[in-house]
Amino acid sequence: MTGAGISAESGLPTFRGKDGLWEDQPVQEVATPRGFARDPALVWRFYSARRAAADSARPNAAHLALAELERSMGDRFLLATQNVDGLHQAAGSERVIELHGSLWRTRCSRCQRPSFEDRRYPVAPPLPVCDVCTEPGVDAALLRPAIVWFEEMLDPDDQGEVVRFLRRADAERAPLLFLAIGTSGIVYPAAAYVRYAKELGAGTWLANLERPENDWAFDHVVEGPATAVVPAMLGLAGS
Ligand code: BV8
Repeated sequence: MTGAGISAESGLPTFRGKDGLWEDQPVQEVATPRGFARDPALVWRFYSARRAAADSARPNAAHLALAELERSMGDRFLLATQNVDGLHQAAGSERVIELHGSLWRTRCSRCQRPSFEDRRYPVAPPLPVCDVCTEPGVDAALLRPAIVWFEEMLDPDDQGEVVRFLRRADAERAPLLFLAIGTSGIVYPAAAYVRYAKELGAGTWLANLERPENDWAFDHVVEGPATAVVPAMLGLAGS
């Protein structure tokens, strides 16, 4: 389970640290449906700025170490991320579940069309509208980032895949290890998976710059920057 901290050393700001994203952009204005309804141009400026930042960011040693581990473990490894920056995939990870969506995908704010890859940076009106559900003379439906905002449900298929993976290890009596990297453990339901893994007998590890809110859920907390801690931890795991 990864959070914004794994991408910090790729130059992408976290949410709640110093000069975090939520400092100058109150979350309810840019990461909630009501915020989008109130000022869609502001929300598009916020996400377009993050697309631009993520576009010039590169995966770091921690992302690469996870991709390496997946290559050696195959389907015994699963990566659930709260991040939307796409750096895990850029590092070569394939078994990735983007619990909170992706910066690089856009969807309609009204119809159920599937999200689509979108590398544009809309920042000012006219904001992009849906060409599937907008009929001539009918009010156009705005497109929106395919991101899970606060008070929106996570994709049940994504959540089901995480739970099935954890249960499979339990059913196979395989040793289960839950590793969280660079997350403050504040946002649910992502922050709850460690407890479920623990109930299934998993060893629980956290690699984080400093101790987070939910550190009690972890058997082991390794403090330090992800690019130093994660390769060392996974290197040991591989030996
Ligand atoms: C839902 C959008 C049902 C994408 C995000 C009260 C109690 C419990 C739950 C709730 C509650 N009130 C409301 C809720 C539900 C709410 C929630 O959990 N709120 C929290 C704030 C209490 N959850 C939701 O709304 C979810 N949906 O529950 O639906 C519902 C329906 C109606 C009403 C209520 C509920 C939806 C959650 C998804 C929200 N979307 N973002 C985007 O814009 O990116 S969440 C946002 O936070 C990001 O996705 C981010 O990934 C996520 C978690 O943050 P972190 O990744 O952990 O980042 P953070 O900055 O916090 O921490 C970084 C860590 O890294 C730090 O610890 C730092 O020390 C460390 N670090 C820094 N540098 C490094 C490092 N570590 C290592 N190396 C470094 N170099």
